[in-house]
Amino acid sequence: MFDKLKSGLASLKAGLARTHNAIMGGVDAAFTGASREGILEKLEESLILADVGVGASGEIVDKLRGVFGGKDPERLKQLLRDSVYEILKDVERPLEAGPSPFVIMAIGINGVGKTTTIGKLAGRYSGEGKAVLMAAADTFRAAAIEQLELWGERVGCPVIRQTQGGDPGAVAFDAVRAAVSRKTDVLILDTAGRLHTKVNLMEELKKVKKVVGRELTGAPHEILLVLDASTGQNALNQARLFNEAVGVTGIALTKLDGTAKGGIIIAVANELKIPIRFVGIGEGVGDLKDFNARDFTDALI
Ligand SMILES: Nc1nc2c(ncn2[C@@H]2O[C@H](COP(=O)(O)OP(=O)(O)OP(=O)(O)O)[C@@H](O)[C@H]2O)c(=O)[nH]1
Ligand SMILES: [Mg+2]
Repeated sequence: MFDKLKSGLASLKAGLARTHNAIMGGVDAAFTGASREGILEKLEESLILADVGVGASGEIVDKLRGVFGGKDPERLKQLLRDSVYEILKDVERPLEAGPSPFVIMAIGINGVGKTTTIGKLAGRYSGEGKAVLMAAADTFRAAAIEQLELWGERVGCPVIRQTQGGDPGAVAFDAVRAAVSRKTDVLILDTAGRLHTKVNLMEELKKVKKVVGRELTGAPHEILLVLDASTGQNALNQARLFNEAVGVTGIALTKLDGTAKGGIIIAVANELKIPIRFVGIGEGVGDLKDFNARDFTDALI
């Protein structure tokens, strides 16, 4: 158990290495010779470069200005760790799959990692002994349906689908009916990120949400917005748009491995206050972690 926890932290640390270096690299260098204000300016610059955002970076550095004496690098790291944790702990609310069927609707623009995140989640819930069903409500591309079916085979979980070009609302309808009759514990809906130019993505998502709610009171229980951390500040704009259109109840931040822009999680937490449920740190089925503010902060700084 302890080994498993340790390896979880180690993989988080490895995944966040580039963002960690982006934030701390310049600051370490600034300690040779710079004034207190010079060090803080360098830190603010590094935070902005790591996509923490101008607003959150300014707030963090202003806080540190009041307490940092200007001498000790370890003290600065500790103060920075404390203020980042303060921001992140407010959005730490792990997703608890409630009464069955618990319906999760994954949304987000194309390529952010929706299907991959769904596959990983299905793998996790199946591993816990839950009956899981996935549904391909991204009907625009045949490849999207096949990709979900491939995940279904990989994690041993059935997939509800219709033909390509079909109505996503109809897939959602079938899926909820099937989930109820098969006594499924968790139903996860994949949705499109890119659409035919004649169809508005937000209108389609609203329709899928409505169909699901009509078939099952209280559903979808989770509207999970998937954001690609490597897109930096763009992710923040996406979150605002999707939240206004359909209401987002949780966020999964993917591709934290291999990006130096992982600071976006701090900007998202600071501005949106929407629970961050999961972080993605790789393409494998085990590379989706519950968001834990303490672990994340310690891996980051
Ligand atoms: N390194 C890394 N790659 C990821 C992660 N999550 C997803 N990916 C990769 O990102 C690419 C796009 O992922 P998809 O799951 O197909 O994204 P999507 O949002 O479903 O895309 P559309 O269906 O086109 O809208 C794939 O190559 C995934 O393997 C992650 O956490 N880390
Ligand atoms: Mg997809």
